[in-house]
Parts: sequence; C-alpha cells; structure tokens
Amino acid sequence: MKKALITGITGQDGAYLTEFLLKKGYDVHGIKRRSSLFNTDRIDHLYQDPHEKNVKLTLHYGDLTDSTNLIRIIQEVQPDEIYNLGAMSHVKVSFETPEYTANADGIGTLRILEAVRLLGLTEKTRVYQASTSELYGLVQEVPQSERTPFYPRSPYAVAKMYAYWITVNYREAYNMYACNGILFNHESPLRGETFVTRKITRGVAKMALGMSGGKLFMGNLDAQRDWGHAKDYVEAMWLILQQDTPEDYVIATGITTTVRDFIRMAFAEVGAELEFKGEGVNEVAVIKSTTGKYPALEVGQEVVAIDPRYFRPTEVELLIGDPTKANTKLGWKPKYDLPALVKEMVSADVELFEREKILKDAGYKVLNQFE
Ligand code: NDP
Ligand code: GDR
Repeated sequence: MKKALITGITGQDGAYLTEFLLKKGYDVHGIKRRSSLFNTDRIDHLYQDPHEKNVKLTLHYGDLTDSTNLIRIIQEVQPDEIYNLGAMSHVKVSFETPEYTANADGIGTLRILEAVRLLGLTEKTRVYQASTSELYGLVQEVPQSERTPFYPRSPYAVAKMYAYWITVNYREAYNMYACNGILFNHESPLRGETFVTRKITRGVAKMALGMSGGKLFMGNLDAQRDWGHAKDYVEAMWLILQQDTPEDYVIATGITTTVRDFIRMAFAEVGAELEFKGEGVNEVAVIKSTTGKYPALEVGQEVVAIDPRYFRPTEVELLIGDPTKANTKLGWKPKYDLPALVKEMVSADVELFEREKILKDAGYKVLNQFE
C-alpha cells in the first residue's frame, strides 16, 4: 500500500486528490493549518476517526513556512509520494501579501524538497509540484506548451516560478523524481468563493433565488482562461508521478473563454439571456429574456457591473494550453468540457442557496458568504 502526503489538503485540489487516492487504496496523510475556525469542510466527508482500526486518512498540523515541522512530518510518514498543493493561491491577494506569498509558495517548495533530501528519501519519495499557467503571464506565444518561455505577472507567479525551477534543479542535481504539473485554471463546486468562476456561479444562484437584490461587481471581463474541472486535473497529478522518468507537463483543455462568456453561460443555466452594453468601467449586463423558471430574474434587470477594485496591477490576459504531451505520454484526457463544468457549478450553488433560503425563511440566521 502506497503512502501519499498532501500539502494543501483542505483546498479544492487537496479534497479531490484525497478522494482519488483513497479510492486507489493509498494511505493518505495531509497537512492542515491551525485556524481559529474549522477549515476542513471540503474533506469532512472523508474524515476517519483516528481511534478506529485501518485509518486511511490522517491529518497533521503544519505549515509550509515551518521547515522543522515539515521535516518532522515527512520523517514520520515516510511518504512514497508528496503532492505539494499548499499555497497562497489567489493572484490578486498576492499583490497585497507579496512577502508571505514568496515564503509559502516559493521557499515552501524548497523546504519540502530539502526535507526529502536531508532525510535520505530521494530514492523513495516522488514529489509533485503544483505549478501554474500563471508562469506564462504576458503572452509570448499561444497555445502555451512546456517549451513556451515564462513571463510571470504577479508576486504569486514569481514565487511559483522559483518553485518551478527549484523542482527542476533538485531533479537534476540529486536525481530526484520531482515534477512540475503546469496546470491551467481548474474549477469545481469546491472552488474558493473569491475566484472568478465560483464568484459568478454563487452570484447567479443567489440572484435566481431572489436572495440578492444586488448585482455582480466584476473586474476584467476580457480576460481569457482555459478552464477545466479539478476532478480531471487531480488525475493528471497522479499520472505525472507514475511514469518511468520524471518530467514536467502542461495540463489544459486547449480551449479558452472570456470571463464575459463564462458569465453568459452561467446565467443561461438559470434561463436568463444577457446583453452586455457600454465599454470599459461603464460596461454592464442586463437580462434580455428569461424562461421564467426563476421569477426573481426580470427582463431589463442589471445583473453585472464593473468595479475597478477587482482589476490587477498587472494582468494575465490570455491563457490557452497545449496539452499534447499529457495526451500522448500520460494518456490523459479531460472528461469534462466547459458547459458541463458550468452546469455542475451553477446547480451546486443553486442547491446550496436553496438550503440556506429554507433556513432563512424559518427564521434562522445564516452566514452571508456572498459579499
Ligand atoms: P486552494 O486555495 O483551494 O487551496 C490552497 C491550500 O493550501 C489550502 O489547503 C490552504 O490551507 C493551503 N495553504 C495555504 N497556505 C499554506 C501554508 N502556508 N502552509 C500550508 N498550507 C497552506 O488552491 P487550489 O486547491 O485551487 O490549488 C492547489 C494548488 O495548485 C495551489 O498551489 C495553487 O497555487 C495551484 N494551482 C491551482 C490552479 C487552479 O486553477 N486551481 C491552477 C494551477 C495551480 P487553508 O485551507 O487553511 O487556507
Ligand atoms: P486566476 O484566477 O487569477 O487565473 O488564478 P481568478 O479566477 O482569480 O481570475 C481569473 C480571471 O478573471 C478576472 N476577473 C476576476 N477575478 C476575480 N477573482 N474576481 C473578479 O471579480 C474578477 N473579474 C474579472 C481576473 O482578472 C483574471 O484575469 C487561478 C488561481 O487558482 C491560481 O492559483 C492558479 O495558479 C491560476 O488560476 C492558474
């Protein structure tokens, strides 16, 4: 039975990867941060009482900024595979916390690799590094492949660039099985609420149910992203660590879509057709027609406006990945396309807010996580 250690186990990808590895029979260990509130919502359904026999999921307190802690956990677990998914992963927030982001996302990766080396585990332990399409930043060529030059455009991307190269360096210097998965954006109903797709699907659900008289305030609607489903992408992470030789791979769908079109698709799921009017910061979207399924949505209603607060000091305008290497060498192909992803996300959020509405209507106070 193989042992895997996951940093970032409480995040979107950590949750899907844990489920995937448990199904494969792995003994899964995860590092979670101490927080003043419970932060394990995404993996609670997988939790096992540590007092029971044959426990397959074990959580350890830890942090990527604490090397002594990482060394102790890796020594204790002796993992066959480490998936380094832990990171301050929000691009916009990284402009506000650049030093912390460099520490956790950049040096954090070094701490993992160095712990494996110091503990004499270089032959046993394989390391997956969560690299990102943000490395491509300012467009050099499209579609972006393993050979496309990097031009990072945020403190997050610069930190991830260090992590990328230190992973390559440890592979070459110490003959470690250490790989980068250069993953393009991937989403799901478990996506963090402040990333653009989830912000949109939550907003759409709330408006459709009449739980928000407001509208969605958005940033750059022209940005184009290659969006896939997190479920497909965690499978690619695992495949990357099962090969004969350690290599880096782009994981993407090869199709790009604007934020504006994602919004259109999400509203279409609740029967509303949108019309975008105006330009720049004055652009708005109004409802042009509805199927009437959700009476709270009315023709003429303004549902999207721009708030420059959401613009980034430097933006990544266009991402479109070339997954040919992953298709051919790993045999990886995504099962979800964007329409299926949008459908799943919108219906999950409608369900979520329907439950909240029942509580609210019954007089219970519900936490408003929308704003
Ligand atoms: P999330 O933001 O959902 O999860 C990040 C995880 O990292 C959380 O478990 C978080 O813990 C943990 N974490 C944050 N800071 C630290 C720290 N200092 N020490 C230990 N753990 C920490 O991200 P995703 O699941 O979406 O992404 C997983 C990884 O993949 C990240 O590294 C991200 O940068 C990268 N990536 C993501 C892509 C995407 O589209 N989703 C695309 C390409 C790369 P807590 O729950 O306590 O906050
Ligand atoms: P990204 O994801 O920066 O690509 O990083 P995000 O969903 O935050 O933004 C995507 C694009 O949408 C534009 N945008 C907005 N973004 C947010 N969050 N909120 C808004 O209101 C809004 N309006 C427009 C952004 O400007 C951007 O162009 C994600 C993260 O998961 C990273 O960790 C990961 O490495 C990359 O994907 C690949």
